[in-house]
Amino acid sequence: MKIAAVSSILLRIPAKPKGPPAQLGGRSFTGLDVLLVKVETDEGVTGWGEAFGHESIRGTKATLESLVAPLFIGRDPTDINRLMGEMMQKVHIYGRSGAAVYALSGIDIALWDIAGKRAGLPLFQLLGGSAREMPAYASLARYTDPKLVGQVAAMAVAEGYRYVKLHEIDVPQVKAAREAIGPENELILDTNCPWTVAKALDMAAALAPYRLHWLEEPVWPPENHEGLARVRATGAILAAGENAAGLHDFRHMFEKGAIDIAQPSVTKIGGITEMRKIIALAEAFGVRLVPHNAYFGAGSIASLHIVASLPAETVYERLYVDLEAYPFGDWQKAPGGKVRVPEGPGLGCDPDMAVVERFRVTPDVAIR
Ligand code: SMN
Ligand code: MG
Repeated sequence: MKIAAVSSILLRIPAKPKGPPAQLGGRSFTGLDVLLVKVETDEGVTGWGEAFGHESIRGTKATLESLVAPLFIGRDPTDINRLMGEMMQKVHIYGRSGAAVYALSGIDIALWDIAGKRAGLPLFQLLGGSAREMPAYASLARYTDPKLVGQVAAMAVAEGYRYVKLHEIDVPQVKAAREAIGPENELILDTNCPWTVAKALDMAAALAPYRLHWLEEPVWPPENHEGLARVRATGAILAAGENAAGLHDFRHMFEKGAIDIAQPSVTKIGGITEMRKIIALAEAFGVRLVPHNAYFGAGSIASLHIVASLPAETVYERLYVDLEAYPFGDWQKAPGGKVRVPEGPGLGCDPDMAVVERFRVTPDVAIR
């Protein structure tokens, strides 16, 4: 079997945060970009993946088409471990994280989809899992106004979520959310690398009364693992990893005692192949792993399978937004704060082509 073609489809799906206008990833939030990656084989099996993401998607798409996809044409899609090892090395001069590795991640997910389809097994079973359902956490956009933060957090809990993550950077918003959701639900704070170590130490102390389930990426820059370790030494429970560059960056983080929870992102880190290595490494270091999953393409389906395969029950990140349509349908919804895992072969679901055609921004360019 050979890889016959690789293409990618850019979708822009109008979306709204729950409640009033808000920000996501530092910008006002009106819609989500999704880059679907399609790998076709000469035997008619097609796999789907997703490459990160958001405002950088056009750069990822260009890098996929010009640099990464041509390397895969004619290669054996079942030879995943060796192929991905070779390709990681081939593109390393373009950055150990960023567009080239995001593009590789998209192809890798598609190769695993093909592997599952050929085996006739859903990915979670190929990966040794059995969970069919798991709790999701509501990952809120940034609202800034404490009153709004409290209202949206309460809305998530009323829908059935037991875990709520804020993207705020100050104490009053956290206080409002804690008061809104009560002591029995879990509150998480994702700050996206805003602070010096000194400021993060002050903030960790100020946030202590609100009993965060975890504090995410409190330190700039994300590779300051020693700085994270200093904040963690105060007793704060720290999570990071969505901006890590591969397995060795995680090894360094773990060796420095930087984090309690590792958050590799399947569409950024190198796909399922790199994920599996990081899962094993985290276990060896006694670090929990909760994948980053702030997207709605095939990567969000791959994350369902990965979370279902983890050795302990793990929460699944679900952006708390409403999309005008979902490219993978009901699998991307979280009724009652829970998500289900598709049981068909591979990812278990292909994209809904009616949604793809409706929200496609660019025509397909197939690399053959
Ligand atoms: C995040 C990252 C990228 C886009 C949206 C949100 C955030 C998360 O860091 O972990 O959800
Ligand atoms: Mg984050």
